[in-house]
Amino acid sequence: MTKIKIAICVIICLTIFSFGFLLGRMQFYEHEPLINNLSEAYSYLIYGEDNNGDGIPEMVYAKNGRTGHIDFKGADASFVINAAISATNKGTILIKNGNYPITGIILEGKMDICLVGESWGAKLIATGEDTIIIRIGHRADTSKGCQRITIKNLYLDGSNQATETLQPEYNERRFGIEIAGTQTRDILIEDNYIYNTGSDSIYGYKTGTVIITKNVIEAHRAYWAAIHVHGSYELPHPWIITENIIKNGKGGIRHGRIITNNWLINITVPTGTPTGAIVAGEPGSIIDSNWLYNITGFTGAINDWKGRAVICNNWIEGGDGYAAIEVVGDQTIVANNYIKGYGGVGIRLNTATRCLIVSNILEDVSRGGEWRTPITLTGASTYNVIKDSQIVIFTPPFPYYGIEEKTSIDDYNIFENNVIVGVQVKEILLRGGHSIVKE
Ligand SMILES: [Ca+2]
Repeated sequence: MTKIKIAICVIICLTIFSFGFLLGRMQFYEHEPLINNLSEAYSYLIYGEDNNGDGIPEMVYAKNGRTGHIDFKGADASFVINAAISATNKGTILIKNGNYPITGIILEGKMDICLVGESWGAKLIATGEDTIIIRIGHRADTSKGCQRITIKNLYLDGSNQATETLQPEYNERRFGIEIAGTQTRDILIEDNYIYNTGSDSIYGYKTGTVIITKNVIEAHRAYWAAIHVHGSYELPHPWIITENIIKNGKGGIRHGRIITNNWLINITVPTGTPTGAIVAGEPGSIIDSNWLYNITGFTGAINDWKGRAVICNNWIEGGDGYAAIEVVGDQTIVANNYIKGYGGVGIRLNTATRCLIVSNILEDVSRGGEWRTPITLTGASTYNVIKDSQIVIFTPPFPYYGIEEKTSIDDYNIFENNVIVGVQVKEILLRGGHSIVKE
């Protein structure tokens, strides 16, 4: 009996203790959810207090991750975040979920800083019509260049920004993120959701190396593009742009040296030169394995710009424009792309020379009228090889030709092993006197 009593006593005591412990933990979490779990993980924790429940904090705090002290606080979120950035020498600034009205977050002359949100619930909202939400570096002052900066896991909202009608090269405003200056390099922009910016969502001005990856950009009112690097002679567009989703907005990806695995959905391409939903950077650019769906507007889906680009394994479906793939340079390779249901020309060689166009499938392209030709050579395109294409038109309007040289100065081209089905007049129309068709 005694043993049983002792056992019961022990069980009761343990239960009470466990309950108390749990209650203590629950209260602890209630007061400071997650914060202390991360106490070693940040230099500063940014959080706000919304007392009247309107979703906007009346007071924003920057808590020092090492001392636990509130080093900065105020009604202005930009002031508090900028103060935390200024006070951080190598470290992470963690922004807790919440809405933060922003007049401009600025990183100048900083290195080894990570600005990271708790999740996409950490929302930075541009307050003014010209607000740049985050600027890294400085266009002209090289002493303000930044290196090894990460911007991650934030929601940037540009809905209050006015729609840009002037070139962002000369009008520095209305961006989601600007990365600027020849001494700004090794920047990582990752996992952000950027919504409804008034100009280009991620804009680069004469920067060094940058990686833009796994961002979702939506409803952007870009001047040029959702992701756009403006280069210089010394620093020609050295950006890697991969695995982003860009949708339901104006402009896609303008320049960049490696542009792969991005999805562009329902994009209107702005007018201007050069243009296209994806525009290559300098010669040597790779545009690989992107999916472009319903791209409309000027020029079209992909543009090789200065040539010597590799454009391969892209899937272009639906949409309309001059050309799904526009080749204007020399020695570009266009290989293994699939173009389906596009309104304009499938592949247009426009003043292109010594290009290799190989193993592309064009299915029901040139939907915009029977005068359009799925593969068109124009503007004195010479010494190109077009081979192993499959051009298949299932539904009218059937184009007059499958492949066409537009004038007699489109010459010295070789056409080989192309399969062409569903044209009205002739599979391949040569106008240059020296071009050759094999098989
Ligand atoms: Ca409030």
